[in-house]
Amino acid sequence: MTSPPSPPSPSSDLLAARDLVRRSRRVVILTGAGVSAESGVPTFRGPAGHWKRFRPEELATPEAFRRDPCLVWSWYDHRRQALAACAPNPGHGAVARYLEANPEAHLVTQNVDGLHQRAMRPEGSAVPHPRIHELHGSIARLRCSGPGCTWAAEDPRRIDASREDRLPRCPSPGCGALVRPDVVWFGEMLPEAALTAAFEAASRAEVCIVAGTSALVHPAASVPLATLRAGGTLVEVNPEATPLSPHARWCLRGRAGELLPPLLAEPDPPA
Ligand code: BV8
Repeated sequence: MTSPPSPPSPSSDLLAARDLVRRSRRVVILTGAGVSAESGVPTFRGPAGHWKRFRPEELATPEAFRRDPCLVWSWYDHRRQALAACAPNPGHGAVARYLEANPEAHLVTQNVDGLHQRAMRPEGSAVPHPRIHELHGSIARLRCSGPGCTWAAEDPRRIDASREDRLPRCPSPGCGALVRPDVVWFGEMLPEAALTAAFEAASRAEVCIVAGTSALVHPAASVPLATLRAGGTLVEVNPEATPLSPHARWCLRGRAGELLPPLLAEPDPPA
């Protein structure tokens, strides 16, 4: 009976990056869809990514929603239901433990799947975590598509996108506009509070860890540059190179679920 393969010994880059993280207090972690890949959530631009079957302009824009709300809702309903079967993976768990243990650490995520929040608060909570900044919104949250209406609600239930007259409408008195997913589409501004908090944290950070993102979508992909401009260090966690790789002091080539736990692990207590 052969023993299971032991985990690969940490690379010298991983040990050096971990040492810097341990010597730092102000750390920002920017995550993308790659951090959720090991939870079974498709990425956007990978071989099996969402964008392989659809073009972003067809689905993730206000114009697409105006043109064909049923098509857009059918895509989001499919993603919302697929997410119900997904759970946080060791990468989410490592980030959650690190945020809990380090009061000056911030998480900036492009992900809308809510898995970071579930790793932080498995029992769920309506109160957003003050140091988790969701740049692109949340797929489990709905909001009114009407101009000026602020109605929004957490609601993971199925959406019947079979006919436009079955799509959910805003319950606010006198409104009745179509309800949409509370995510940021291409051409839409990011939530100002989250974006401001993200750049403020990054511009003060000693280290910015960029995990699981192709770094192609802006302004999210510019957040790590604020750390660099302030003299901080970039650490990339990604099996592949990205436009940020040349700016990273260490490029840890591997999966987030394998690399984030050792990278963010607390030091062993003194014997
Ligand atoms: C805006 C919707 C003002 C929600 C998404 C410069 C400045 C400002 C704007 C722009 C600019 N240039 C262009 C623009 C416009 C546009 C943009 O960035 N376009 C790109 C495509 C060029 N930006 C906008 O429109 C933004 N709005 O700026 O408003 C404005 C408006 C117009 C013009 C100027 C200014 C709005 C952007 C938000 C769009 N919404 N999604 C949803 O349905 O989910 S974007 C979509 O991509 C997701 O939100 C996702 O978060 C985001 C980024 O993708 P990634 O997370 O990086 O995922 P991806 O699949 O690409 O990569 C996965 C990575 O993981 C890979 O590198 C892979 O190697 C790695 N990986 C895989 N497995 C693992 C792994 N890593 C670790 N472990 C693993 N196991």
